[in-house]
Amino acid sequence: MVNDLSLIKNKKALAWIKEQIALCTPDNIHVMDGSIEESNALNELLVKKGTFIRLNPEKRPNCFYTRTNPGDTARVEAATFICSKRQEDAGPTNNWMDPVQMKKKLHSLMKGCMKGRTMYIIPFSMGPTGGKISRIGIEITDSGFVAANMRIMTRVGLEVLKVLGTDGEFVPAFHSVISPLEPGQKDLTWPCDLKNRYIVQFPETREIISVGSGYGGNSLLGKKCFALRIATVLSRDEGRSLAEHMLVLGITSPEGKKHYITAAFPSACGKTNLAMMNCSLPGWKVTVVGDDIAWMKLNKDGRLYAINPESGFFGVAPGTSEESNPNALRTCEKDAIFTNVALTTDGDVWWKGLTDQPPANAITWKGKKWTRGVDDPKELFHPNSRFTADISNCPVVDPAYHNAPDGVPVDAIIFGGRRESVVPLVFQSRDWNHGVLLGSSVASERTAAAEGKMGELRFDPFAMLPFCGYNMADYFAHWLSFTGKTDPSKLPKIFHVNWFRKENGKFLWPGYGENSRVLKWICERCDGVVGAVETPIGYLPAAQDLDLSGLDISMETISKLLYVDCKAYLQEVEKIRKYHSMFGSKYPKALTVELDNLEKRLKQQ
Ligand code: GTP
Ligand code: SPV
Ligand code: MN
Repeated sequence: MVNDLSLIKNKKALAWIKEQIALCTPDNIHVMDGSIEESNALNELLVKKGTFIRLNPEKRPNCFYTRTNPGDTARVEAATFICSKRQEDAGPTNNWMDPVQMKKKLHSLMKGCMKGRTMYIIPFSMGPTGGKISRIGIEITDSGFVAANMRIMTRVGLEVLKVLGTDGEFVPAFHSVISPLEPGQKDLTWPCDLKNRYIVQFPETREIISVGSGYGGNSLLGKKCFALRIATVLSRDEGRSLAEHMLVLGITSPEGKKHYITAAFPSACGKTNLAMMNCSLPGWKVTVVGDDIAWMKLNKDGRLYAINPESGFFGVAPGTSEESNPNALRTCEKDAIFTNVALTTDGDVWWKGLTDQPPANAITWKGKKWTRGVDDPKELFHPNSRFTADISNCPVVDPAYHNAPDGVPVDAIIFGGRRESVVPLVFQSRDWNHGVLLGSSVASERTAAAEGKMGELRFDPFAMLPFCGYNMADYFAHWLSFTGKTDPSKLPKIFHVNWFRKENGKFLWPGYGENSRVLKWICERCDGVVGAVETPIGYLPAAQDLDLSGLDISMETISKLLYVDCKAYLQEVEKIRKYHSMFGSKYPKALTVELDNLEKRLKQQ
């Protein structure tokens, strides 16, 4: 155990940490060094406290199981705030409160909040430690669960402190479960304060304060809070960068030609699955750089390069199966943490998809005994149950994840959402600005990744609705500005996909590994070697442009998947206009032009 504050040489960091100690009055302080010994001791401690259950080491070595409080299972968008000085700078899509008011409120909750607990001080790097695009944060937390997860999801430890030096910049990220312990008081296995959950970003001072919740997206502050909400602001200010809710994958053709693709889909809409899929097309191979977040930057050569700032996957468990995503299953065979899945009687985990049938007996995510044939299988796991796994354990990790600290050159950017109707399987934008319109009008059916009603269609521009740290209209403008910053022909080509079109309640497209057929078309479009049909919404493949060899699908289904319903799209344009009208005078003129042109093309049909 390293409890020594003298490890912190950075003056600002030391001052900030001392302030938090004085305010929160923890019983112990632990500066994380990132070592294996530290990790083992922390996991052991969490087992002792009942937060972790060690899984059967013969089945899953060094793996742990945890159950959250049943009310703390997902991101809480209603309690997420962007506290810029002016409300206008947070924009109409974010909750806002005056930063001084908010800090007052938070400080009253934070006073004495770590009594009886250990304060973990976690120096972490987003991106390779010391890398040019990488950035450093320090998370303070009173949750051992958070400390254990952060160690997988980010690069943690002494190396980070070395890079930070005495005067380096870092993002201060404070987290507490707000559950102080009186002497002798028994701790809960999942402490939290459901009535006082606030996930707060201060974009001007680049600070994060998150209290009350222990759930991943609310508490692993390197992820959505830093790598998206704060990093969007940093990227805008830097001018040539983007911080996006995107996977990054490499795809290699049978001839050995490699492309890099990023893709933005809303939460629980298929990023992890696409990022590490096994291609059904013979000879094609996908390798993963990242599955959730991409930091991108224009390089001197005029091209956009992407890194994955994270070092682990915080993936959706249900639906992850040998058929859909064997590589994710291999990744969490060891050193993983499972949250809110079912626990089997032989000390392993279960969720829908893992095997055809649930086990005969199990314990549900709420800790209840469960019997097959008697109890409802839906009770076994939470729909937003997740695994935390080390990217280095993934069998298809792209070499660039380890070897390219400055990123990989991006050939194509894909947007997508969960749309049971209207939106075809795939289409290409006419140019960059039209692509920005596609991003700005992503809409998707709501999933269990955030608290709220599931299935409802909502706009989720760029899959960033819950993650943009400033006015979304200014964010659109920032995207549009890239054509003025480089030769536009060097920018990635932009596409839109939809794996989720349905008929009679059934998916029309088989998805998963079969999505390689769509990726192949995208690669060939980038190389200019395959055909497309010009339609009012963009370029679509004709049926013969898609490689459907060996796929058991009727031409009728394919034509449904590739059908552009101009009437329905005209209604879509109306909905987009209405949604975008909330941005008022900040709405970029270029997007109005794009929408007008789209409408004109649709009406000419
Ligand atoms: P976050 O981690 O929340 O950002 O989600 P994500 O975008 O990484 O989503 P993920 O890949 O974990 O997929 C979420 C759900 O969508 C899982 O239940 C998958 O089984 C399902 N899914 C993924 N790809 C496909 C697909 O191609 N077709 C269909 N029908 N379902 C898919
Ligand atoms: C998402 O909800 O988009 C996730 C999971 O990737 S969380 O880290 O909880 O945000
Ligand atoms: Mn995500």
